[in-house]
Amino acid sequence: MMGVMRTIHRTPLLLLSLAALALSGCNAGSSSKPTAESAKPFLEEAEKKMYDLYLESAQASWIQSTYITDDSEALSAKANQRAIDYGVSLAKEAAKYNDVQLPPEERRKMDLLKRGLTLAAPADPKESQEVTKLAASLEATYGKGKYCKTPDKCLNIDQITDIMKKSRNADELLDVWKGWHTVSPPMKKDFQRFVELSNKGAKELGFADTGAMWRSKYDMTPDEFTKELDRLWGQVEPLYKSLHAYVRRKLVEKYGPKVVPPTGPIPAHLLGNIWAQDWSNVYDMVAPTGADPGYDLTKILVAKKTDAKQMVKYGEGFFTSLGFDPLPDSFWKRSLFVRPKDRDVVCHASAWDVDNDNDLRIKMCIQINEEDFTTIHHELGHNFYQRAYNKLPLIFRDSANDGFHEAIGDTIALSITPEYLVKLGFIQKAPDASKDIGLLMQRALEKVAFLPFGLMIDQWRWKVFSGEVKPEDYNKAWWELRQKYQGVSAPEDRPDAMFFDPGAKYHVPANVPYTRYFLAHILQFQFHRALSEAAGCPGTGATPLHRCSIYGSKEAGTKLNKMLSMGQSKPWQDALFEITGKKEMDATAIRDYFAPLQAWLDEQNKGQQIGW
Ligand code: X8Z
Ligand code: ZN
Repeated sequence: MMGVMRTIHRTPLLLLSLAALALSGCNAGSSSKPTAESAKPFLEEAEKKMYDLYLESAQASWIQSTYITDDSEALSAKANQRAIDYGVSLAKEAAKYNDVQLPPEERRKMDLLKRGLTLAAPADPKESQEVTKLAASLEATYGKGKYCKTPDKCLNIDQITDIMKKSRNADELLDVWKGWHTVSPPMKKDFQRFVELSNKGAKELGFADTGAMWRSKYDMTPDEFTKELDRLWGQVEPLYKSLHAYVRRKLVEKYGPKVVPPTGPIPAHLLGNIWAQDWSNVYDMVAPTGADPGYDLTKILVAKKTDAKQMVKYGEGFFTSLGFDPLPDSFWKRSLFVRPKDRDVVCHASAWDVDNDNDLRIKMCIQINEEDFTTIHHELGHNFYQRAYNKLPLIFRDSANDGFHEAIGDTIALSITPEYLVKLGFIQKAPDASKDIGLLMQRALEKVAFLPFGLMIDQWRWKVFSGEVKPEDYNKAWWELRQKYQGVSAPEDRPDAMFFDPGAKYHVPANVPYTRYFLAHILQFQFHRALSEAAGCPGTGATPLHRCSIYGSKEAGTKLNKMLSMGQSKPWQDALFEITGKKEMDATAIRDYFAPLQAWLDEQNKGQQIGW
């Protein structure tokens, strides 16, 4: 989502994917030769039209996502097409200013217009219509997805998530895993065509393919960005492999060596999550003896009879404690917190800024548990970011890079410490330091386990967009990458002729870039370290980083708000500097945070094989 062309954070913020919002028809591309004088009126008109087109597209997308029908899908596809076509025309016009000398703010706006789209529709109106229809329909197919054991016994994604969380029966887990992966084979043909058409649009804008367009958004060359990712992954890979080896050993103890190969990849259905991207739910099987913190946030929330709205209120309360204003009334009226019983909705959580100003909303099918308590903070991070930059010119209303948008709410959620839960009255006393390994293990299962997943999705998609991976090998390449990065394997043979497993992950049919989440998992620890210092609990000495909560710290809030309110008006390196005093993404923060766990894992893993 880039600035204007931003997405609607429709998907999880994400959105924009489709919506690149563009406004339509514009005459953004007038035929006269671009000059330094024509830049300003061009940008002013662009921002005005984009505002209207974005609004229409976001409203239509909201209805499509919260009321899936053929009609809402068709109307949303149309509105998105108008926005995207306009965005494409702006990108083309902005490129004509490449050699025109402009003041820095105008230069940046032009650059953002050129690189802002997530989906570039081809200029041919038929093809533009086709690609936006495909986008809407792929997302709706995901939203409607269910595993039906018999025609009248169906499981939706919430129910599947719950079984993956709680069941310890390998046969049942396998059944549900396979069941959910039946939603995606019907998407394959459409996805393939979508790739062709979106590549065509990207090429018309001068990019090699859609993946190259996505990599162009980081204030460095696409090749430099790829190298940055390798560097960051290299910094965290040893920590991931230590966790993997330890968890694998515990799973072998639980399920036996016939189900879990003691030196091989871990079968994907046994890690407590349908995508094996977050392993928190297997904590009970891997808990360090004697170091369990002794409370269960899910049980506490249920015992207090917390409802969905109260869950969100807790999240809002954290932000207001930092000095942010409460959310507007319209947020509480217009958000969707609970899965409606009578219709299909896209339940994947997302945060919206429908009018690019103050019409903030979340869309989420909240369950009363710890995971959703955390996800609420994630979503609200998007909303508070959106509001912080809403005074900037429209083109600057987005995060410094997309990883920043994904990192803010997670940064706040790192402050959900035992000490914070005492302040909320959830527990009476925080566990002592002897329980730290248990606390760190819980966090690592969520954050460290995610890292290779966050990276591999787009490693796959970039190869798909570039043509290196052909449609007949989509599934094969998917599982090769899952094995390479995650050390996770398909629980059974998954030939391409029958399966399209990437489509069972929301962001693939919804066309949401995924590298942002990998970046966010690095950045949030940098932010947490810097804000903890501002809040006065330094990572050395009495308060280790994982025990530091910035709750109530106006100093931390002020620092955070300063960065948020920059939007994308400056390169992300400048925004990062504002908060951390550094201009580089840096995984030493996450490594420092988990250093005591790394030492403990090294001890546990002595004599064991690491890797797969
Ligand atoms: O999609 C999301 C958010 C919305 S932006 C709920 N996340 C990724 C996922 O669920 O796969 C957050 C973590 C990774
Ligand atoms: Zn998000």
